[in-house]
Amino acid sequence: MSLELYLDLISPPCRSIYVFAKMNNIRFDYFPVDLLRGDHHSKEFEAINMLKTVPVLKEGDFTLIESVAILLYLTRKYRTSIYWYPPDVQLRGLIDEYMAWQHDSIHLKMQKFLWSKLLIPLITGQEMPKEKQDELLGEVNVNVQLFTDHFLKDKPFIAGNIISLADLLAAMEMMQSSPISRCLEVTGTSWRQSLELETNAESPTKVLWKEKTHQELEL
Ligand SMILES: N[C@@H](CCC(=O)N[C@@H](CS)C(=O)NCC(=O)O)C(=O)O
Repeated sequence: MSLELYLDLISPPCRSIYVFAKMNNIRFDYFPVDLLRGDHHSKEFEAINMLKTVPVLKEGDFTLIESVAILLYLTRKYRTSIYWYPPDVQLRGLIDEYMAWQHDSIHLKMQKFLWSKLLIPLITGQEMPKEKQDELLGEVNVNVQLFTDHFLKDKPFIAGNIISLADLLAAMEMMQSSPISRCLEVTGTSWRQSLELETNAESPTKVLWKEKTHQELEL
């Protein structure tokens, strides 16, 4: 039974799954879902996921949504390297803590900022008011600072000395990703010029974490 992944690499949760599967030599059939084109609203895709969101994993009749559930499923099913989700309950606790927190506090805030700064202007041809953009960027900054102060503290990675699923998810959210820039350059807008997410909370701890994580992920 083949493993099918429905992804749009513009989406950080999708990128986490894509990178994880590639790094762990998990074989899968890749089904691109172009969110900007509205593929997720098609009848065919709705039949796969009535929530009309990516990522989606399918294996025969079995379907799974939600990036964290998918990543955990892959670690269990494919016996990936132990450090991604180690058996030690306290390390697991730290990884779970970040994975539970990031949905609302990092992913959603980043997504709102991205929409206001880039996607709404692309779709409507009109800039969002600067105050609104600043407000949303402020929310991103507060949470990236919390990421540094609470989740990293003085550790190299979220769960301690070794990279884990939590760092993978965080890195995919906080990077200026080449899949995104490629995608948006096609539409005539450069991600790097338009967004300055990397400027947030550039504390020595976060800078060090970012460098180490990017190294581990071979980015
Ligand atoms: N909590 C979900 C988030 C899924 C999600 O919001 N996916 C976005 C892309 S990042 C999506 O499919 N958006 C399409 C829409 O809402 O119309 C996860 O971690 O997988």
